[in-house]
Amino acid sequence: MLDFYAIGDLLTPEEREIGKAARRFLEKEALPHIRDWWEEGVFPTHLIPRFGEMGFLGPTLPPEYGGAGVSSAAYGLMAYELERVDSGLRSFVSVQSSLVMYPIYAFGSEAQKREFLPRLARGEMVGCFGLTEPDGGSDPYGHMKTRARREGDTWVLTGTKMWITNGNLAHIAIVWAKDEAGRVLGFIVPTDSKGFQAREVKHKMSLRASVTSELVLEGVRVPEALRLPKAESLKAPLSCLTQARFGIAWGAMGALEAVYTEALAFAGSRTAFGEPIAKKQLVQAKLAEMLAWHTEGLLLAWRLARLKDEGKLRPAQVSLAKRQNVRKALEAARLAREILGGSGITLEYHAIRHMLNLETVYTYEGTHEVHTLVLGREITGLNAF
Ligand code: TGC
Ligand code: FAD
Repeated sequence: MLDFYAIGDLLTPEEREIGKAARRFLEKEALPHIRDWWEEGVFPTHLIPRFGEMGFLGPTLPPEYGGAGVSSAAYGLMAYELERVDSGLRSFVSVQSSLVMYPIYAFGSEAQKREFLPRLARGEMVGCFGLTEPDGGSDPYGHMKTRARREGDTWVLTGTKMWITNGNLAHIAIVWAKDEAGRVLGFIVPTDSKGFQAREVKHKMSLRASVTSELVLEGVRVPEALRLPKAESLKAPLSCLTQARFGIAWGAMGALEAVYTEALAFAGSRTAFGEPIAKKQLVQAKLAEMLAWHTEGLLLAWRLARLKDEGKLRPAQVSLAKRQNVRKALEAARLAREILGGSGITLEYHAIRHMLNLETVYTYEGTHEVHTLVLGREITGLNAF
């Protein structure tokens, strides 16, 4: 791992080994193929059980539910290594771990945990998370039209969810819906339920090695036994987002490492005006910025992980890291693309793929602006949404 400030010394030997094992696996199984998957617009489904074997799915959950009980930094390092290859791979793992397994673990019944978590951890079952709707994602409560109506021991769900990662791959969808009293409730919806449909979003120019879908629910009947009993307000889905945003803060630094190392290697071998472009001050300035952003971002991510494990993490701290690290990774990808010159516009190099992916990462899990306003509210106590 690129590590200018020896942050690796702040990790445990187990955490370091988990990061190295993830890199070895992904360099062999994913990196050589990612360009083709991205260009073809396919997610490598054959890797899903392998991700399970590698412990990428729900790794911080206790072993009794199929997790490995590893630290938050260990999970962060997995996200880092996945996104060093492609944001789409990290997205798959973020959704399965933080947006599907976490809500079942945190808000589910004991029977739900035992039924779903081990299979999700092994990658035998895939999940997705439906919060965003077609009218808008930044204000999930205000725009939530999906309704849950109770009929005895059954709930009837009607509505549409938009931009749902893994939607067409999923066996279950965590669907958030308002009941008649305006409470936000969460449901585990089997995707083979009558009235449930997933339609894949095509023509994406970002996150192409990831499946994104629209979910349509037309009177889908879900038993009370599949409602998450401990989720009763918007706070439940928002707390899942805090978990996923934590992984993104780490993952973005993986993408930054990828574009920095690529630009550095190119600058060393490419010549202009009789010498390597690495000898040019303007190129060095770009490389210096990229290294500084990576170093700052890794420190933020590491500290966040320790706060999380100490139970001291506040959502606004996660907002700061998601906002800062993704913006800097995106800016670095644009600088790397510049250093590569014309070669930077092709998929022969990784920079433009990361750059385009990071446009999505900048927007999902709370847009850059949403996190700015979360911080503004934290600083001033005034709500500017
Ligand atoms: P607000 O009044 O602020 O909050 C309602 C209740 O929730 C609590 N809360 C949180 N709890 C845990 N984590 C967080 N991040 C939390 N943010 C708020 C809050 O304390 C309150 O609790 P209580 O006890 O007082 O009721 O709610 P609001 O309606 O004003 O909305 C605030 C806002 C705009 C920040 C929020 O709605 C928001 O985060 N909007 C962005 C939505 C978003 O990020 N959507 C992402 C969808 S999933 C996705 O993109 C997956 S991408 C795939 C991948 O990850 O790879
Ligand atoms: P909008 O909320 O309509 O916002 C449009 C613009 O207005 C943005 O620039 C926003 O920052 C700005 N804006 C909004 N409010 C304010 C304000 N108060 N002040 C200033 N500016 C403001 N969602 C899921 O639920 N599950 C998923 O698995 C999932 N996966 C995704 C995968 C991809 C590839 C993408 C692109 C999105 C995914 N999303 C998912 C949805 C994502 O979370 C939303 O796109 C995001 O929350 C923003 O919502 P929106 O696109 O509707 O934009």
